[in-house]
Amino acid sequence: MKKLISSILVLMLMLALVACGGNSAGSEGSEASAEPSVITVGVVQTNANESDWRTANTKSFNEAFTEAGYETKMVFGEGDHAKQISQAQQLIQEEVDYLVVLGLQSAGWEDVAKASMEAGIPFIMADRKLELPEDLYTAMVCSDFEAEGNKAVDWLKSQAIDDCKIVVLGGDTGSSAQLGRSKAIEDGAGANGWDIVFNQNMKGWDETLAKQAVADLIASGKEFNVVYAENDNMARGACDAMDAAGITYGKDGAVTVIAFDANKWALEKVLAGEFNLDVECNPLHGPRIVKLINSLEAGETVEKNAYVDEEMFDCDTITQEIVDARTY
Ligand code: GZL
Repeated sequence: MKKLISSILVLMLMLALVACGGNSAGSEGSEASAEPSVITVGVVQTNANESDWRTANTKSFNEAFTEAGYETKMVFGEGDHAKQISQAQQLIQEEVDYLVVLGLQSAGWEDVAKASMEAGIPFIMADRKLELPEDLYTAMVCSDFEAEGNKAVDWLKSQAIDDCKIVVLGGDTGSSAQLGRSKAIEDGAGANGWDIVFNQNMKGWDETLAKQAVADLIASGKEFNVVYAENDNMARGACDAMDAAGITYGKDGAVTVIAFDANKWALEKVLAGEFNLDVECNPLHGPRIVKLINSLEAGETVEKNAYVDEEMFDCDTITQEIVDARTY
């Protein structure tokens, strides 16, 4: 937005120079050629090596922003919300043109968002919606995590499994992705009389922590017949633990496996019948944010809250063609 104002001022100045320079000596060919300045985008990312989803997400930003000719300033909170806040404040001080935030936590962003907007820097939420009033952000390009969870709940209901005993492997506590997906299964269990026998959030969406949690659960003798893992990596960790204990899972197994993200490697597992269901959470936000910034640069009105269209993949209907066509 700042660039738009400065561009108009430069244009007016140039027109003024041309208008009064027509009959003064030395004016011919003396117009300043104002090079359009490079757009700088600050990105406050969660963790560099959080998950395969995050890797694809970071790659998407970097590729799209490079192609668009933006300068990218990407920083990583590495599990520390306070660090993300200070990183965002630093990017505001550096006067980036746009601030894109992917919050580790959904709460606690009011002061930063206010400072950004007051500095004339559009505050954009990507991936995870933050708890902010609409006057404190410019636009949101996110997933609807509760809707993702509800898709899984509706699917699980359709399976008509007797005496559902569910293990919930949650993502980072307090992230909107974890809050939405956990709410869906907790509400679904209450509405359908399912029993959640384990419900813990794995710090950093960590695959190894998920594997250990399920191994400990198996060792304790706790019975379960559904694993609801809030991302693909944790679902794979749970499957590794079940393999080690000789517990069958998937399409023809004793335990039904539900995952989120739909990474290509995970969809191969759906096709192989190892995962029963994978709910898409699309990480390719780079082109979406470029489109948004270009519209803002052009002075166009943009959609305030844009949710990403996402589908889900069932081991009974997925095909190799579907898997081959996936792009992350
Ligand atoms: C969801 C995203 C989550 C993914 C995880 O949009 O924030 O974080 O589901 C990722 O895989 O680590």
